[in-house]
Amino acid sequence: MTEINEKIHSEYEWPDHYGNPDWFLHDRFGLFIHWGLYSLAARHEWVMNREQIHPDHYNKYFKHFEPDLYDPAKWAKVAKEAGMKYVVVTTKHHEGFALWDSNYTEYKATNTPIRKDLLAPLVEAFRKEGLKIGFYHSLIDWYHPEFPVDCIHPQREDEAFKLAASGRDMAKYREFLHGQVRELLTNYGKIDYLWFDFSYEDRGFNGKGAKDWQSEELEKMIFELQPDILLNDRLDLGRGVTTPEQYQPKSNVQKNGKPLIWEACQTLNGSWGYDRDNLNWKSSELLITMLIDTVSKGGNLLLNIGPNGRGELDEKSLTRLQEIGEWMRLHSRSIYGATESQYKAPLDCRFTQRGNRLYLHVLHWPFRTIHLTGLAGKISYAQFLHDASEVFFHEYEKPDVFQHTAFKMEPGEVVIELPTTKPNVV
Ligand code: JFZ
Repeated sequence: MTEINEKIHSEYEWPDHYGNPDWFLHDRFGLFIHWGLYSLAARHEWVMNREQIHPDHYNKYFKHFEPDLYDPAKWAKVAKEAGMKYVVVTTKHHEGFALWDSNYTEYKATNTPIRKDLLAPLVEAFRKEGLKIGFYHSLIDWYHPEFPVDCIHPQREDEAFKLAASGRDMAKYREFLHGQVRELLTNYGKIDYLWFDFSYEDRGFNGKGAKDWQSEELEKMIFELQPDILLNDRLDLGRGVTTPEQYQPKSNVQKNGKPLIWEACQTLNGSWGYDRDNLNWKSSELLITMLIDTVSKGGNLLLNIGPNGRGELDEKSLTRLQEIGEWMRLHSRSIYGATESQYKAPLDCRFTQRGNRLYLHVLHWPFRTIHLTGLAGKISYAQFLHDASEVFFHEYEKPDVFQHTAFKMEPGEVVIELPTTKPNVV
């Protein structure tokens, strides 16, 4: 183990044989991309399951997939300007369609009207902008003829289909799964992060887990091909980056009394794939709050976009990423390399901390003062981050010393004096 690795292992719950997550802990903010045939259905990436669409019918999306406006350099620029430091792209989602030119299937981008490997230019474009590269890969496959029908399979209720599918052989599917992962980790240079999705053995009748995927073996192969790669926790081995999904944990995520390395994944509107008629868009302000909240609990945020079937980002996504970018331009010092603070933040606030710099994020603007406990004597200077303007603070001295009533405080407290209205920031 390197010195850094020793530090990681003493501080975090992280397996010895896993790569060094230093970059991940520093970078804090990544872009998730869900892009596949479901972008043409434009009504959620689980459409095949939700509407019980037979593979033969789902095939219409394969026949019409032609993202003529696809320009990954544009996506990479948007991500970079939003302050994101890594990308995780769906190489294959549950529908089974491969974005790359896989030798293991005909169900791939090169056989659609666009006739191109869509993954290679994406990897190149994001690397060029200096972002780290992550691959999402679905363990589940609703297209592969050997993937056994189970509790979430689109045709699970269809007796005729079940009968036809009765001879399915998990070993054959596994060979395909391991083979595709090998391709992805061999043909696209250094891959920084592999994001498997997902295991569901405990979710009721007939799910799938580590035994089905042969996760131990898969993991071994992965580290042989990419020794420094990070892995998420969905191989059902109880290790890797913890990935709570579409909720914010109450506090830092812990195991055995040590913090876990964790990453919240969040959507812009509740759908991962492009969803044309969606009405649940989160505001930029809420998305920024989610980023702050995550880092204040020692986690990363992987924020998703669902490009459309022509390969473009819709205006709602673009506006949000741009507004986050403007906030990051002024406030990223409180995000990169920052983590949970030992101090407890006051009501409607979050702390992030980087070394001995403490960042107070005021989520709801109060009237003139904020009381901080336990910080008396510990602050040497205070300023706003967005414009470096000085902020006055008052410390408790002696109970008999005259105190302005607005700044009445307890021993150990510090009172921050704020302008009456919030300064003009995003
Ligand atoms: C999965 C996918 O099914 C979904 O389409 C999307 O790609 C998302 C990022 O991941 O959904 C999950 C997986 C795991 C849980 C919940 C949703 N889980 O463990 O609670």
